Amino acid sequence: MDKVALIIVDMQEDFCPPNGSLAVTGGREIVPTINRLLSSPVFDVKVATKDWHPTDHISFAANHPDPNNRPFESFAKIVNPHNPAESYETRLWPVHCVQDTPGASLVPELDISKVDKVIEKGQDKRVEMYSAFADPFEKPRVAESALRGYLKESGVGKVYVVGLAMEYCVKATAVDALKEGFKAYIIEDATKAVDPGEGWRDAKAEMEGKGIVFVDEQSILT
Ligand code: VGL
Ligand code: ZN
Repeated sequence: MDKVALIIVDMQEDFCPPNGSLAVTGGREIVPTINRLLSSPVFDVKVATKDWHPTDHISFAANHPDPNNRPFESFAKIVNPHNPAESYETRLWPVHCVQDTPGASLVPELDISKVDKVIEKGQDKRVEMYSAFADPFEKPRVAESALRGYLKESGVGKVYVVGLAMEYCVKATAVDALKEGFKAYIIEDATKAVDPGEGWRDAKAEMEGKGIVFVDEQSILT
């Protein structure tokens, strides 16, 4: 369990300017950094994830009946389909990363030839899945990706998480990595937040409070 993994979260057209429906400011600018990381011998295992939703996914504001729902602004209650007692409020989004659409494709500048495995997540229309490991429900869990099994089989003990978006899928993936027993790091110049101000600060404080370590490209590649 001494191998080191780089997990590149959701570097997809819909999360990047200029045309992404949920474009994160500066999202495309981190690709050169990620490509340099991909070329480094530091990482034994390199995984890219894709947000991969059906058109009727629960995270899309358009799929909620209230006509006043607005993407980015509205919240909705999501209930565990197996347990009505487990629920939480979640932010609603524009339609994004619909399976097999151009918006769901990885950005072409990403050096995919250096990626060992691409893992899709968010296919179950009933649950939001920010984490590349699993949905947020615990009693019971509803959906799990192939990520945990792949990392365990590969002998990974440490994961470095990069990509989009810092306070949503990157954070959830790093937090779940820690829960699964991996040491977890964020490479902070290889990620961008939907809200680079307060959103970034709160997410960083929360992650550091849990034991996730923030590093930068230079500290890894030198
Ligand atoms: C993400 C919002 C909705 C992300 C995915 O990749 O951070 N954010 N779906
Ligand atoms: Zn999504």
